[in-house]
Amino acid sequence: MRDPMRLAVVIPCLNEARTIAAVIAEAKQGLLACGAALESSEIVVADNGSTDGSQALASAAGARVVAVPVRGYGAALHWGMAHADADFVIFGDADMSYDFTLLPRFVEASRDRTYDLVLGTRLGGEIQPGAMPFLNRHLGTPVLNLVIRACFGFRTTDCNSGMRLVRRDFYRSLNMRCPGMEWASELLIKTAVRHGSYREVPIRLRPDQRGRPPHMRRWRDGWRHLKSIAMLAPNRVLLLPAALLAAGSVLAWHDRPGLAATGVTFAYLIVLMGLGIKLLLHLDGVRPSKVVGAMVRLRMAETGVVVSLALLGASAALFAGFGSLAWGESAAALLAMAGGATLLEVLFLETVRTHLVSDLQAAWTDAGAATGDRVRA
Ligand SMILES: Nc1nc2c(ncn2[C@@H]2O[C@H](COP(=O)(O)OP(=O)(O)O)[C@@H](O)[C@H]2O)c(=O)[nH]1
Ligand SMILES: [Mg+2]
Repeated sequence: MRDPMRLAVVIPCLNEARTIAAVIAEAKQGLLACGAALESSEIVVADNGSTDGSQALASAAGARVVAVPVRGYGAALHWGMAHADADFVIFGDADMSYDFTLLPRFVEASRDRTYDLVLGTRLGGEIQPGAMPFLNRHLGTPVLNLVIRACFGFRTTDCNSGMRLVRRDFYRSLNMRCPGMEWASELLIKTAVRHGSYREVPIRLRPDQRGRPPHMRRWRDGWRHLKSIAMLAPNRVLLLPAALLAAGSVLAWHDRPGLAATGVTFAYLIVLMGLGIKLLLHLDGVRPSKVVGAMVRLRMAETGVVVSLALLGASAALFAGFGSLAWGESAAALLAMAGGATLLEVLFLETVRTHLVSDLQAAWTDAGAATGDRVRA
């Protein structure tokens, strides 16, 4: 890592008057322990509209307070990162649960090599008695760890950890979207998808000191994590199962034709939906895909219409030839369904493509820059 390393501590805060000053004091201690090279570091408190005076307490304790206009843990950190004047950001909660005197571990880990993300692992470190609910520790987090590994081939021991070091430019490139707690999963997954460099350091989790229940709600937030993971993995969550379903249905065709036809139909719908999601992720720059890139270049809409007309034509021909036979009727119906679904998909994808990206978008930015130049001249 470059020396001196410009580091900021970002602390998300929503009504933490009881602990915020102590957390900032501990963060200062941690920064000092990191050595003189860090003298240019700052502490940013990203406040989400606290109504208990946390902001004034944070300023008095020496932090810079950023007022975050969007609700949510992820939004708070996102704003904090955007406003931090630093190359690297370490973040952790405002409730004394994370031990900021361990900051040197993160900096040490990055001594010889710059990492995009260094995660403080509680499950691979120390969890003090009463610091983490039993279900979160033994069910929620391990299951989400496994899901992330299955979907992205990415190994983490603590996907929900709230203490991490991030390279700010890398973070900025990730196009983050989730404002809530699921931001934590999104950050890990996008690091995996972008092949960001990653490592973990053990940390200590303490019981929080705020004397009231956490903002986090186990089932709601767990579900949101799961959703954000699934949405970013269309290949493994949709396309792979669709291929297996289609193969199974074809094998079962002879003995269970009705079931098999339904299976193939459903597999085709899953593929169409998977392609739609892949297109969105491609256009958003999250998961650039060669297949989707080719689809867009190859006049997706026109190709789609030709394919669907071909399917509908084949269906009509089959019906005319073999419609009197049971299998002929089923096969013709199946082809007609596929043709219709393809047409609907084309309409949907074209709408998404046209409204999400347009060459016209840059005009006002360019004009703004140009008028700005004129004013200055
Ligand atoms: N959940 C939540 N936390 C926020 C928000 N804004 C800031 N935070 C801070 O984010 C940190 C994590 O929240 P916490 O309730 O401790 O979640 P937990 O550690 O997962 O139980 C705390 O420091 C909160 O004060 C918000 O809108 N929602
Ligand atoms: Mg907490």
